[in-house]
Amino acid sequence: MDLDAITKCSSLHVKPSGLILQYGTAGFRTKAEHLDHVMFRMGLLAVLRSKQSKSTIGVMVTASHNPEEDNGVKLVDPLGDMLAPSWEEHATCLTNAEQQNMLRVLMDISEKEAVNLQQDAFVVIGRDTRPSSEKLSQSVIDGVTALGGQFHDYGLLTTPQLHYLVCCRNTSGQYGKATVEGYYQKLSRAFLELTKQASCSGDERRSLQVDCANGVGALKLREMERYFSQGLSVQLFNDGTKGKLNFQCGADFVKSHQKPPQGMEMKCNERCCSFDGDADRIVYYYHDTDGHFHLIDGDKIATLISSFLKELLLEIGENLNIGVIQTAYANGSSTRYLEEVMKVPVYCTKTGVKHLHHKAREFDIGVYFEANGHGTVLFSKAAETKIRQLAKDLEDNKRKAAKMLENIIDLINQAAGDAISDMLVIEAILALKGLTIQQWDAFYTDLPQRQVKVKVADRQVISTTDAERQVVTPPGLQEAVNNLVKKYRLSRAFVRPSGTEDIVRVYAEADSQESADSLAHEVSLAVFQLAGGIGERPHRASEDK
Ligand code: G16
Repeated sequence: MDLDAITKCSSLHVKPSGLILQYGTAGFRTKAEHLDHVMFRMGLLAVLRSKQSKSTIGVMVTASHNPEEDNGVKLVDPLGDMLAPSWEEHATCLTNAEQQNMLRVLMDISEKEAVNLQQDAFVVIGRDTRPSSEKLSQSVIDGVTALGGQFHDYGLLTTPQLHYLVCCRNTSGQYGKATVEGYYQKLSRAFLELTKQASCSGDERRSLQVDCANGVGALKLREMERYFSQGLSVQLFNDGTKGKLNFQCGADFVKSHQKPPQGMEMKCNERCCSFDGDADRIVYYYHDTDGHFHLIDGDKIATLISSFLKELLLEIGENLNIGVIQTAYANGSSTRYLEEVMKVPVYCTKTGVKHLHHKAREFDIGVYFEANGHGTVLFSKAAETKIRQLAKDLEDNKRKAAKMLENIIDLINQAAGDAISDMLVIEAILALKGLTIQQWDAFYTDLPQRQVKVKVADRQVISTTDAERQVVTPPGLQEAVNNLVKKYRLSRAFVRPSGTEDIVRVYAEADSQESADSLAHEVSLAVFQLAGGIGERPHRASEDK
């Protein structure tokens, strides 16, 4: 370690004294102006992680669904998955070390993790379209080079593309070619292979309206479009040419407000979808003939995908086990449908795809989706090998089904939830099954739900247990929630601090929208009162503009 070089460089990326940040649900996120030192230090940490794992590590500069003024950073581990929990702790310690202690903390991490400092290090970097992202990714590069690491800056990427690239680089190309074009080719080839078996694909090209949240997803979908256009035509809205990132548009807006994004022309019964700011989430929706808006969220996506996979497994006669992983936000109707109608085991983890991903690994086929549209499917190595073999050995319809499974394996981005990949999987399944969006929507009826945000002085005063479904502190809050829930039919509510925004989230569901809105409002008042609310008292969500 050239201590002088690091000290010199770090003096150009000074930490504001007293600023404390946590590696949250998906890395560090806050106002962009507070992040320069964090980026530099994550560049340093990525080099240590790369040396220790003898692998390429990814660094993504993005704040995903957050407002344009925010930014953030997350590290991508060797297999394209999220950073290991023990390294999240190192990331938090390094970020929060005061300027004069930074080197000491860096050396401590290096010693604790037995890093061989002579080992080469390689870091790949991607960024979203926020105005602050380019400069911040330069700070990451400064950190990487200060510690003698090599790097490749891919520039603008969706977050899932960076996960894919890291996975390709560390599996010697087995997962795919480590270029953005390789990503386009791999997914598009699998998509076209799948859809050519759909009965109506010959004459009628499918079309889909896509709200790109004014984010990087628009650029990448435009680049990719020509690779799959034989099977699907996409019409892009909120492509970043005029609107603001994630403002009144994008998957998070559509899901939480339960209404269409601005800037999209929706015709009745037409399939539409929204990505979020870095294209790792997707939700679908449509307007029915009466003008009612119907949202098809991550829960229904998980249902569509897992029912299709189950049918294919039945066809090939293989008894591979499927599990579906959700979080507390999953609509009660979806869990009931999966368990009671589809007979698929369902598990609940804490919010954050890192938790769902981890649990999904326990199955031959693990389908995980958060209700907000963030998710993917994981195939165990053994399941993948078996399916690829069966696609060669079986005959007739069985072989066809095994081939479809093989193509799904290639189409799904197993490294991370990916709006583009998920969109193509969904489009392929709908085409193959001849399902309209209305038929998909009719799998089950969502219980009315409402999500609201509450501002408090310090959201860490709220701690939770039971996959975030129960509050532990502050005292009295869970009792208050329990008493409120008792007032409504088919009701459920929970409270948790966000790991990406400086707010507390409240979720409520009940037998009617009116009741879900009232319950969410009453619970948010309890949070405001018992957990140190600041600013205006919460008002009913239906009073929102
Ligand atoms: C991130 C995580 C998701 C999580 C979301 C909200 O999404 O990747 O798993 O559901 O934040 O988390 P929280 O409720 O803790 O704020 P994204 O799309 O912003 O990266």
